[in-house]
Amino acid sequence: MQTVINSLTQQYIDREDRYNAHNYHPLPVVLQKGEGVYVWDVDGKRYFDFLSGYSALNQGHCHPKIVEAMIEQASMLTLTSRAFHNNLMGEFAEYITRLFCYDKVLPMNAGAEAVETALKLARRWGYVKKGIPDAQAKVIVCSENFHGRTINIISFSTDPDSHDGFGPYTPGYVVVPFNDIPALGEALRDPNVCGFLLEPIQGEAGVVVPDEGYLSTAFEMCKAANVLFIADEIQTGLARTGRMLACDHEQVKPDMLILGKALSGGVFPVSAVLCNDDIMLNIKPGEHGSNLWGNPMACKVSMAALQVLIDENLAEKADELGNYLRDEIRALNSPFISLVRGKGLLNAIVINHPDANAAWRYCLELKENGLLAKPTHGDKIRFAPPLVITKDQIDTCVQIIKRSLKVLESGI
Ligand code: IF1
Repeated sequence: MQTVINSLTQQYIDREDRYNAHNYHPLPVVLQKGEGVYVWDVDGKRYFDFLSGYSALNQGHCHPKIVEAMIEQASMLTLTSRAFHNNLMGEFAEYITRLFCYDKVLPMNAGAEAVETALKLARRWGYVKKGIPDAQAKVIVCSENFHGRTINIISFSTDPDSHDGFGPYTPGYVVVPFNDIPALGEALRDPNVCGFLLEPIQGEAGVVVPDEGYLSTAFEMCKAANVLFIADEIQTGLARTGRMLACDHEQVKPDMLILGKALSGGVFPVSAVLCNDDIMLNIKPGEHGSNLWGNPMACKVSMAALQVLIDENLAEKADELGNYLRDEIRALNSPFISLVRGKGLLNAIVINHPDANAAWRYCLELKENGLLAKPTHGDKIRFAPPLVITKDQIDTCVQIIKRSLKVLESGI
C-alpha cells in the first residue's frame, strides 16, 4: 500500500531535507504536540507513541510535574557553570545517590558523554587502584553493542553503519559476544582489563534479552578478576524493563551505573554516572567536565522525573503491562510475527516476511492506523510505549497491531 502524505506534511519534510543533515530516515510523520502516551501530527491526527523517544519518555510526553519543574527553574536560574556552586547541585546529588545507593554521582548531558565518563573513570581506576601499566588499560565490550556516537565509542561498535569510515579508531577495547560467559571468562584473564561495559538488555540490537543468570554470573566473574562491571542502563533503566534498573532483575549492583534518556523525562539532556568513592574520587579538579553538566535546570528536572517514576509506580506497571502486551501479541498467532521478546515495556517483534521492506511497510500501516513504531535492523520493530499507558489503551493498540498486519498479506 502506498501511504498518502498530504502536502502540509510533505512541506515540513522537504524543508527538513533541504536544510538538515541526512543522518536519519524517519517515518513520514510530522509531530507537533504530545501528552502522556499520545502525540499529534501537524494535521491534528493522534497517535499512540510506541517508541517513547527510544525510552527517553518513560514518564510520558510533557508530564505536568516535570514540565512544571522545568518552567519554575527556567525563570529562576538556568546555568552557573561549575566555576561556582549552585543551590540545587547538592540536593540533586544527594537525591540520586540515595535512590541508587552509591557514594557519588557525576552528571553529564547526553548519554554518550556519560558513557565516555564511565570509560575514563574505569581507565583511571585501573591505573590508580589496580596497578595497570600506563596506557595499557582495556575495557571488554559486547558485540552488537550500542553506547553512543563519539569516535571513541564507535571505535568498539560492531555495527558497520555506526563504525565504518570514521577511523582511525581508539584502541583499548576487547569485543566478546553478548550473553557468552565462556568468552567473557577468556577475556577476563588479561590482567590489563579494568572494566566490562554492557547493556543489560541490548536495545539497538533489537531488544536482545540475555539468558537468566548471565548478568549475575558476569558480575561475579568481574568481581573475581578485579574488573569493574559497568552497566549502561541509559535505555534499560528507570522503570522501563519492569524494575528501576534492568540489573535489579538479577540483584546485580553494578560498580558503575550509567543513566540517561528518561533521567529527564525527555525534556532535556541529562545523563549521569554513579559509583562509589574508590572509583569516583580518582578524578580530580580539572581532569574531567563539561560546561553544561549538573546545571540547576537539569538538577530540578531530573529530580522531578525520578520522583514521577516512584510516585506513579511505573516499574511495577511496566512489569505487569509488559507481560500482558507480549501475551496479547503472541495470542494473535500471526505468521508474520516470528518472535515477540522483551522485558517490561521494552519489547520488540521480529517480522517474518519474504519482502525485505515488510517491517517498514508495516510501520507505515501502523501509522495510518494511529500507532507510531520504527523498524530497527530491517526486520525488528520496537514496541516500547510510555510507561503511563493503561491496560485499556494497550487493548486498543493490540487491535491496531492486529489490523495493520493485513498489509503484509500482499507482497508475499
Ligand atoms: C539516536 C539507537 C536506541 C543507548 C545506550 C548510550 C546511548 C544510547 C544503551 C547514547 C542511545 C539512542 C540514540 C538515538 C536512538 C537511540 C537508540 F538506535 F541509536 F541505538 F534507543 F536503541 N547507550 N540510544 O541506547 O545516548 O548520546 O544518544 O543520548 O538517534 O542515535 P545519547
